Amino acid sequence: SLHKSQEVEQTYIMIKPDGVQRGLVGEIISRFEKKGFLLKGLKLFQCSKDLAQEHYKDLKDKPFFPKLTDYITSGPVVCMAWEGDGAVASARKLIGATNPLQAEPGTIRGDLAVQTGRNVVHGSDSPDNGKREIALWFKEGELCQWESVQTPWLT
Ligand code: 3AN
Repeated sequence: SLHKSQEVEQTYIMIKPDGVQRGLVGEIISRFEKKGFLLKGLKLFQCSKDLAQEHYKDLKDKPFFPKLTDYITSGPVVCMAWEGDGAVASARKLIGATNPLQAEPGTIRGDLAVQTGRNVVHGSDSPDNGKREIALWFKEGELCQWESVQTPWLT
């Protein structure tokens, strides 16, 4: 039911333009899929500067903010909503440290990236931000309510 699904934690994961340009979309999606989270939303999307600025509003006073919003708007991104208990923190572990040179091998950034300003993927940093970001990047009809038949084996 709607009530139940609202209580399950969701995280907003986004493959950034470098990940799309480098042909890493399948590789990155696969890691979340194999982990066992449930995909509730997925689209390829070219975002506006306004949306990028809103998404990263907590960083608006950082010196790299203009470069960051230029980067995010430089080409299509892949927007995803993934659901599961503990999905936010676990996705951050799968993604790895912000600086890919410090990210552990086995993480997405540790395996696939070298630059902080080109770190291939975004993941929400809290359940509240997960909700906020999913609402920001997806329209209501773009999210699917469904349950995987695998779920009983994973939870
Ligand atoms: P994370 O993406 O690991 O949550 P945040 O939220 O601190 O890291 O930063 C958001 C994004 O801003 C990063 N993914 C990265 O693209 C960019 N960024 C963060 N720190 C820097 C930096 N020192 N120089 C350039 N870009 C940065």
